Amino acid sequence: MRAFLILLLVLAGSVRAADKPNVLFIAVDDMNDWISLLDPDSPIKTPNLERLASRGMLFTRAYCASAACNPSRVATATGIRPTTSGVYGNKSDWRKAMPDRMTIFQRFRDAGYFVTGAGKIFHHHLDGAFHDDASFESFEPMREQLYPEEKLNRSPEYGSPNTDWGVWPPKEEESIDYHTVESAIERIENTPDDRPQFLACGIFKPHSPFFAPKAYHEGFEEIPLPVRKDDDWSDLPSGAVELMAKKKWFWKGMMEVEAEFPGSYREFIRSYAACCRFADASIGRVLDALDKSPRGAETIIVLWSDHGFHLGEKDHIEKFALWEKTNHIPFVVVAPGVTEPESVCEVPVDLTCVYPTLLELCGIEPDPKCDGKSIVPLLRDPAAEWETPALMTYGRGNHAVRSKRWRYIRYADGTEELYDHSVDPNEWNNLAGESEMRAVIEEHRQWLPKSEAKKVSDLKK
Ligand SMILES: [Ca+2]
Ligand SMILES: [Ca+2]
Repeated sequence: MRAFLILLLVLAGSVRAADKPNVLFIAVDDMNDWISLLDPDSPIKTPNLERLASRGMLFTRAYCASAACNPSRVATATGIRPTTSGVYGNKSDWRKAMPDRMTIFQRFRDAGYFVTGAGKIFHHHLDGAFHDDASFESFEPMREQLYPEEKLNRSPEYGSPNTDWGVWPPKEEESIDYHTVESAIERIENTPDDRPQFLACGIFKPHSPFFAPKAYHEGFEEIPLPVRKDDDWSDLPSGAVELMAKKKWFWKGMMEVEAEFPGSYREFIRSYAACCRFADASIGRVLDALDKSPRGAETIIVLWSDHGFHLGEKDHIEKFALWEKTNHIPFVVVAPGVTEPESVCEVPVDLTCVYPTLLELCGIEPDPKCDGKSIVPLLRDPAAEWETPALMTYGRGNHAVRSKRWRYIRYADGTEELYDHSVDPNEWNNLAGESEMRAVIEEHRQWLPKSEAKKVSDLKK
């Protein structure tokens, strides 16, 4: 009798679990906003991202929590900001900082989901040392970083072929993302019947080195160069100059290469574009598999890039900045029954919202310690009242607050930048020194973190 009752309870539990929607969580690496999803005039067409957005809600002003892989991914997966955790850098030992914090993946495991994944979810540091075994029941790691045998281009050096670009590998099947997508498709095709599935799929492109198979490079011969202003740095405050001068090696190196071999910079831009197109096609393959699966139409889908990327705007190539180009990201949420197809939300949000939002959408107990706020009210009504702006942190003491109109930045030395996006989308004119801007600055300052955790130590070999 007791065994029968237990069996009944187990069956009842599994039925309830199977009633929950599946989740597809797609992370993209270093994809900025120069894609047709966010900029219809862009030569970089992303039809698959647009196909995804047409099923749910596109956020036109979404931002990372921190413009580097590790702090961004950790903030997204834990709902905890760098200023609370101390995870500010790409080497910061995030599990040491938060040994007991349940990731979003653990929360779903705890709620009865089969949590599985493939590719780059946590930052790829020390051959996957940042991967979190406790987060996944099964996981296919991203394939080892591969390069062509010889450097293909005259890319600026920093001790590895990591800044190189071009056509490679000869066969798409040899790429990291092809392998990741194959693994994700297999997981979609083998979704368990008795439990809902949470699948995390981490696409590695357009991350450096900027290689994509040949087909993705075609049609970019005349691609325009990013827009910049020659004396753009003249109005930067000391905090920005101090932080960003250290990050200028890629831009400087590229300009030296360009002076000696004209056309190299455009080749690099073409390759970044090709990598974005390749990422879009990879995501398309995942969506095709989902569309063929029995529960595809009811699946909740979240797609995000861990941060953006400067391609020379503001004399910067890289992430690691608090400016728009490096923080503005593609972010789409499809929540069947909650989001309207083809809906658009213009409210600024940052990725700390992902954790509480997924919990709420799937009826899992909320977490009061979360730094982020659930955006389910926006998913229901993109015009809902929303006071909280997006907040970004890069390194201890440096933050940006993004409201609908303004980007306000404050650096560790107290110096500031303010840009009016209604007239200055390129962030060329720093208005922070103008007396009539004091009220705008005060209004944004109130959203800066009230306390800042000490930086956790780096994970070393
Ligand atoms: Ca990244
Ligand atoms: Ca300027």
